[in-house]
Amino acid sequence: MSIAIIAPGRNTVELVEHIHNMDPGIEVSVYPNHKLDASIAIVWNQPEGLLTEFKNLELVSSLGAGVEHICREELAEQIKVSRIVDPDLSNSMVKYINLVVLHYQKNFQLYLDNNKINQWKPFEKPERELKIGILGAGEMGQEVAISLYNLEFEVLTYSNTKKEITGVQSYSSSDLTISDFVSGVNCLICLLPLTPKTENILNFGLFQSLPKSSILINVARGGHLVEEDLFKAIESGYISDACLDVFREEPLSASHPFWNHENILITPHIASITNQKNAAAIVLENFKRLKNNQSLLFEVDRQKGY
Ligand code: OXD
Repeated sequence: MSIAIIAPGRNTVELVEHIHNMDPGIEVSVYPNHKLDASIAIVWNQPEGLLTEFKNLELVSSLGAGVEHICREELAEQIKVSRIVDPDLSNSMVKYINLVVLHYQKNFQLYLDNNKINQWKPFEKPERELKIGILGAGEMGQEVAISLYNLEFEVLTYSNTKKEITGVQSYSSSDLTISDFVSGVNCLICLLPLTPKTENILNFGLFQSLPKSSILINVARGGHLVEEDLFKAIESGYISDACLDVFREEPLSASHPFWNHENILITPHIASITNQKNAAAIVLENFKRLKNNQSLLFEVDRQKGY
C-alpha cells in the first residue's frame, strides 16, 4: 500500500515527515509526482478528475474537515471517503469565531479606526447585544456553540438532527424552517457542510428573514453564499457586517468587490487549520483499519456529503 498526497498550493512537507516518522516503511508520493498505484489519497482541492486516474484506490481522505471536493468526483462505489475530525481543528475554529464575535460585540472596528487618527473616544457606541444562530451543529458547530455560551452569549443551533448541548437551544429542520430560525437571531454563523442541499443557502431570501443590522460570519464554504445577495442585504440594511473566511474562488482575486467594502471583513481561509501531525495519525490509523477490514475513523457518507 502506498499514499499519494494531492494538495496543490498547500505545504505538505510536514505531513510527509509525520507519516514517515510514524511508519517509516510507507511509500508517500506528492502531487505532481504522485504515484497512480497508491491505494490511499490524501487530498485538498485536487485537480478535478485526477482521482479517477488511480487504479488501486481504496480510500480518499480529505486533508481537512470538508469533503465536498471529494464527493463531487465520480469515484467507484467501493472507494471509501474519510475526513479529519480533530480537537485541534475545532479549537482553532472556536478561537477564530470567539475573536470575530467579540470584535463585533465590542465595536472593535471603531477603535481600530480611531487608532489611525489618534482619537481617544471611549464608550462611543454601546456593546452590541448579540443573539447567535449557528447553522450546522456537527463537531465544530457544537464546540463553537459551547464556547460562545461560556462567553455568556445566547446561542441557538440549527441542523438536520436535533442536538443536546447544555445551555444552547438546538433546533432541527423538522422543528422549524430555516427562515424562522434566522428571524430569531442577529448574528448568523455558517458552519454547514457544502452539499447540493446547502449550496447558495446564504441568499437574499434568507437574509430578509434576519432582523435588520445583523451580522453574518461564513467560515464554511464560499459556495454557501450568493455573493451579490450579500451586497443587496447590506444595502437594504438586513446585514450590517459580514466576516468571510471562505470564497467561491480562492485565492480571492485582488479585484473582487469584497475587498475594501467597509462592512466586510476578509480572512484568507485560515479560520481553522489542520494539524498535520494529527492528520497523519488519523490517516495511518485508517490505513491499518483498511488492511484489517475494520470500520474507519470519520468515514463520510458519500450520499449525504458529510
Ligand atoms: C476544512 C477547512 O474543511 O479548513 O478543514 O476548510
